[in-house]
Amino acid sequence: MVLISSHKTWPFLSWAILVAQLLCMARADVHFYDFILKETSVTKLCETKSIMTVNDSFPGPTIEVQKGDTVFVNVHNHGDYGVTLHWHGVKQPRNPWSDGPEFITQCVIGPGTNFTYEVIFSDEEGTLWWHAHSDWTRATIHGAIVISPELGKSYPFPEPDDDKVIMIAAWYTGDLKELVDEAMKDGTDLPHSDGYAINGELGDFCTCSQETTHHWYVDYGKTYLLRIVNAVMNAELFFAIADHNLTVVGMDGGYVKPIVTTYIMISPGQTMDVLLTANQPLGRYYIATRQYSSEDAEVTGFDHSIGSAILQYRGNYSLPSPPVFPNATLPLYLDFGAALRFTNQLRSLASEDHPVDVPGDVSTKMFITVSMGEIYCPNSSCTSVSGNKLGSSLNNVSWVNPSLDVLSAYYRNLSGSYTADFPDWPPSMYNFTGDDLPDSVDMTYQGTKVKVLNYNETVEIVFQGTNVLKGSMNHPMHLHGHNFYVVGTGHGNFDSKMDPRTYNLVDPPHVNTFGVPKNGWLAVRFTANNPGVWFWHCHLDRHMSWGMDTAFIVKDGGTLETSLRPPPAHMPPCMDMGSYDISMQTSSIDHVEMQQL
Ligand SMILES: *[C@@H]1O[C@H](CO)[C@@H](O)[C@H](O)[C@H]1NC(C)=O
Ligand SMILES: *[C@@H]1O[C@H](CO)[C@@H](O)[C@H](O)[C@H]1NC(C)=O
Ligand SMILES: *[C@@H]1O[C@H](CO)[C@@H](O)[C@H](O)[C@H]1NC(C)=O
Ligand SMILES: *[C@@H]1O[C@H](CO)[C@@H](O)[C@H](O)[C@H]1NC(C)=O
Ligand SMILES: *[C@@H]1O[C@H](CO)[C@@H](O)[C@H](O)[C@H]1NC(C)=O
Ligand SMILES: *[C@@H]1O[C@H](CO)[C@@H](O)[C@H](O)[C@H]1NC(C)=O
Ligand SMILES: *[C@@H]1O[C@H](CO)[C@@H](O)[C@H](O)[C@H]1NC(C)=O
Ligand SMILES: *[C@@H]1O[C@H](CO)[C@@H](O)[C@H](O)[C@H]1NC(C)=O
Ligand SMILES: *[C@@H]1O[C@H](CO)[C@@H](O)[C@H](O)[C@H]1NC(C)=O
Ligand SMILES: *[C@@H]1O[C@H](CO)[C@@H](O)[C@H](O)[C@H]1NC(C)=O
Ligand SMILES: [Cu+2]
Repeated sequence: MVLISSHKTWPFLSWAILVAQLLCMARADVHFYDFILKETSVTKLCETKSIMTVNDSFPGPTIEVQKGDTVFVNVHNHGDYGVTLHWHGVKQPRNPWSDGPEFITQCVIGPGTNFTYEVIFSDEEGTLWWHAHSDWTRATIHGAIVISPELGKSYPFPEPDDDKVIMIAAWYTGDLKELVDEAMKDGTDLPHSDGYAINGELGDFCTCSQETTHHWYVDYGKTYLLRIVNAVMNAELFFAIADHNLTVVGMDGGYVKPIVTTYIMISPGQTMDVLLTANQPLGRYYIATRQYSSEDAEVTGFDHSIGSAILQYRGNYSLPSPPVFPNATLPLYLDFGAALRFTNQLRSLASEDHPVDVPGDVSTKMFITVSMGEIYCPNSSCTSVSGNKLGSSLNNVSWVNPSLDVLSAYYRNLSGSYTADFPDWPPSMYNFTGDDLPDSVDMTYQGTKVKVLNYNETVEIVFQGTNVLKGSMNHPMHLHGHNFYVVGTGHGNFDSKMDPRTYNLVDPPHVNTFGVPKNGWLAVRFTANNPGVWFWHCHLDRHMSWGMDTAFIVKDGGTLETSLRPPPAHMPPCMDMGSYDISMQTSSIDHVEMQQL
């Protein structure tokens, strides 16, 4: 994909760039992209349908930058409904205005209108991605972000001969928006996908797909940097390439200690940078992926299809047929052990050039249950089995979207959008991972509760998975605006005396998305040093839609450099603004000072 990137600078940016140049001699570039959101007709699985895309492409265009650059993306909505875009894993220092989640930091970019995101890169290096962040539109609206080391710097591994982006997406037959809206109204299960696409193609094992299988041509002897993105909606994935080792060197826009493996397990939202050396006999080899299901073995309704592409050596040789399949190395759907063996190896690089900064002293501790549940429907009026709606929750609060985004309400000190009382602790203690839980834990409270943090607070969260409704499974939790260190994880109920002794404070992975294991716990730490409003949710969209979400408000730190920036001139408007009260004429934020930027 050819991308347009001009180097016009805006007045205040040229000032910032000058300062940056003087301070560290680094050159931060500014890039401009136009994204046209529009309906595009696509045929897959023998069915032609219309999907919303960016510039008619599925996956969408790749954004290419160097570390520390800034990108302006002008999004023109030529579609029929409103959408927002999110820059997944980009921390956007002081700039949640361009983070994107609907009802958290903005309202939708309506049809016929446009909005320009200012995407500010800081310490990210490697691969990230962008995707829509309203309803389930991200199914077809997403693309990769490639962040090269800054000029004059190199990778912490031998320079690869070439790069290759691998975007894995879920494909749904039918009208996904309609199906989701209907299921949400009725409180029933949400749609399951019908195939996994690698760079837009489902591959040889799906009907009507063999003609268009994605081919990746390689030269014998060369080493490639694969940039793998799990963009699927609701599934963790196993991924392998027949007869070839994978060396994982990066994850979520940072480096990890190299892991030589025959397969990876990647959660939705995660990205992995993987080296592959083309060292096998000339021929064709399947690149293959299938779902890793951490649900109960009795739950069989998931997408069992195999998504595939073909790695093909260049050269003059007769093709053996068919290509080799990674039969021995691609784990099976329910292989919990294989998933764990892989994720347990992940470590930050923690080198002199790429150090870690794990908070030692913790100032805010939270213990959060991550749970499936039910939401009460009066008189069993919902059409699900129980007569209630399916729900999911964090500390028994199932998130409800406000109609005015949390960020605007916070910035303007308006009440009625959210309350600042997200609990640090579950409302009651029970055997979270028990087999026979009382019915009293099934029901979930609905609310729009956020957690407020002071600037620089060092936060530890222990996520505790639960087996409510026998619904225990992995939950890949994703934080906006910060990466977090994964300091510990384990099976069963968290033991606050013993388990902290197992924490890795030396080289824990530093990521934006990581799974709370089925019937287990996950401990993470981060420093709240990015003022703003940051969404925090399970990256399985079914759980996100059911309410497994909340947001952090990180307050200003008292100086300009530690304060939220003012909003851009034209944020997309929200509906029914009339119901929000202006509590005070002025807010906590000193607008006069802020305007000086
Ligand atoms: C998308 O399409 C528009 C209109 O054709 C074009 O101006 C723009 O450069 C394209 N953007 C990308 C990222 O290709
Ligand atoms: C909409 O796009 C035009 C150029 O096409 C640009 O001048 C304007 O600033 C954009 N508006 C927003 C809110 O980004
Ligand atoms: C894969 O890695 C293992 C362990 O380092 C090594 O023994 C094996 O030869 C490698 N295989 C290939 C195909 O490179
Ligand atoms: C490919 O190999 C065949 C058989 O060795 C040979 O006849 C042919 O000329 C070669 N083609 C090219 C383009 O090198
Ligand atoms: C694994 O390989 C064997 C032998 O080639 C083949 O019969 C079998 O169908 C393969 N399994 C898969 C999942 O492709
Ligand atoms: C529930 O049923 C009761 C008794 O039949 C009725 O009075 C009430 O209006 C119903 N509530 C709703 C919300 O339908
Ligand atoms: C909690 O439930 C698990 C699984 O049923 C069981 O093994 C364990 O003994 C229970 N713990 C307590 C304290 O009851
Ligand atoms: C969660 O809240 C609901 C509704 O208030 C309540 O019925 C339920 O008992 C609570 N669950 C727990 C585990 O406290
Ligand atoms: C935040 O923490 C950093 C690192 O400890 C420190 O240098 C800085 O002064 C702190 N800033 C504020 C506003 O507390
Ligand atoms: C926001 O408004 C409330 C209600 O009037 C007031 O109590 C509070 O002090 C205000 N907060 C800030 C930070 O200005
Ligand atoms: Cu989840």
